[in-house]
Amino acid sequence: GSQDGTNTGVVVKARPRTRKPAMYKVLMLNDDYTPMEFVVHVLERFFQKNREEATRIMLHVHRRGVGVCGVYTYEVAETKVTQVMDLARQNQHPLQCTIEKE
Ligand code: NFA
Repeated sequence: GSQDGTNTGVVVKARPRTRKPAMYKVLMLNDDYTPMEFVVHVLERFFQKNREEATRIMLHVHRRGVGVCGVYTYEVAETKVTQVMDLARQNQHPLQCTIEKE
C-alpha cells in the first residue's frame, strides 16, 4: 500500500464488468397443416434467413417436430413470436412458436 513502500506509481484503469444479457431461443413447432412455403417465408421475413437456410430449418422442424429459428434477447424474441403468430393467424395457419431460455 501507499504507507509500506509498495506503491509503484503505476496507474491501473478501473474496468467495470458489464453483464451479458440472458439469451432466448425462438422455437418453431411442427403441425400437419401449415404449408411448407409459408414456413420458409416466415423464416426469411422475420429471422433474416436466406432461402437455403430457411428451407433447412423448415425441413428440420417438419421431420423432428421442433427447431430453433434464432437466439435473441428477451424483448426481441418475444416480438418475433408475436409477429410470426399474428401472420400465421391472419392466414389461418396453426403455426406455433415459443421462447426458451438458453
Ligand atoms: N408439416 C407441415 C406440412 O407438412 C410443414 C411444417 C413445417 C409446418 C414446419 C410447421 C413447421 N405442410
